[in-house]
Amino acid sequence: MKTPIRVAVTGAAGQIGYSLLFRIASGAMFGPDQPVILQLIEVPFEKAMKALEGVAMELDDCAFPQLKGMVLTDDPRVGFKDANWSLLVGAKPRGPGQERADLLKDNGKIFTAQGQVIDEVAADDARVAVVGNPANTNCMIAASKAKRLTPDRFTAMVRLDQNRAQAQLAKKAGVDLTAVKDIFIYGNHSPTMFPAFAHATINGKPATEVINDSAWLQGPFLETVGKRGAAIIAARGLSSAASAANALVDHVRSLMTPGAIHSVAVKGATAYGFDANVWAGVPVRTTTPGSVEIITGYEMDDFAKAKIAATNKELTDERAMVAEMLG
Ligand code: NAX
Repeated sequence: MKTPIRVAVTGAAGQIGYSLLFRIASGAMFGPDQPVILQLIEVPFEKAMKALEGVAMELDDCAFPQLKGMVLTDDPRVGFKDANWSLLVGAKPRGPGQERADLLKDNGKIFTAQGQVIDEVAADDARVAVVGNPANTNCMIAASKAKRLTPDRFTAMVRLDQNRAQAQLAKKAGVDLTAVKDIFIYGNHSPTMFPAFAHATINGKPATEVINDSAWLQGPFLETVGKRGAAIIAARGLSSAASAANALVDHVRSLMTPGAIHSVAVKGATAYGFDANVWAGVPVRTTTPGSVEIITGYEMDDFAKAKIAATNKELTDERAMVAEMLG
């Protein structure tokens, strides 16, 4: 039997956790023949820990053959111990009337502590994927606290945005989803992020030729993808959870698959004009399991350059707001 992969998940009793854990335990993330141990981390409140116990009962009741153990804890030192993957989903939601800078700082405290502990106790091959918002900046903060683990071990998720963009292009063109390729997300996981439609293809032809509607691509397409999270809250009364969990399964599975080409927020995407110190979504190719190289060959026109400059500015502004927390 293969050695189990230890997967730490924060926010395990939350909405995304409730969709995510079952997918990991079923083998969707690491493959059907790869055993996993789930290390589930919640906040130290009775309500959260009780809810987590309920989720663990349901995981037991699924009788997943790949699930070789579970740890339920409110102590990050226990939860991240020897973790091969740490999935940082838990975060503090924006309070009524709360300023963005204050939200960044509140979450910064969480990711400061988690970055330090992961660096101290996680496995030597530790990899970290950040989902909790603001994901890019939280990832940057956690990575800045690590001394043993290098920045390339830390990624933030923009895969939900990529999946959303792919689905919208397929709908507009009236084609099967699998006909749409090479749509990548640049920048922040926020409404400023840029899905670079000019490089996408549909059945092997440029998406711009197949759709042939630049007003739609530059307007409603970008708006729909950028504001999809808000549209789901408006419709469902709750934020996207199953699709976010699904995107995280895709994010990690692609990172574990050499040759996979996908969008990930990483540090050092200067080839596209991003600040060297922020984590920005870009197209990457997985080289070895858990490691990627940035695909740098895509040419940007003036429209794309302006969009990338705007999302880069948001990332550098966020960095400035949490400057005292870094390092
Ligand atoms: P929920 O509020 O349902 O669950 C969050 C859970 O995290 C709660 O159970 C809470 O107790 C726990 N938690 C909070 N702080 C923690 C800490 N320090 N350690 C451990 N657990 C902690 O939110 P949910 O809908 O699951 O969303 C989680 C996060 O994902 C939010 O920040 C949300 O904004 C973000 N999202 C990110 C997306 C992305 O594409 N990057 C998309 C979906 C989602 O909006």
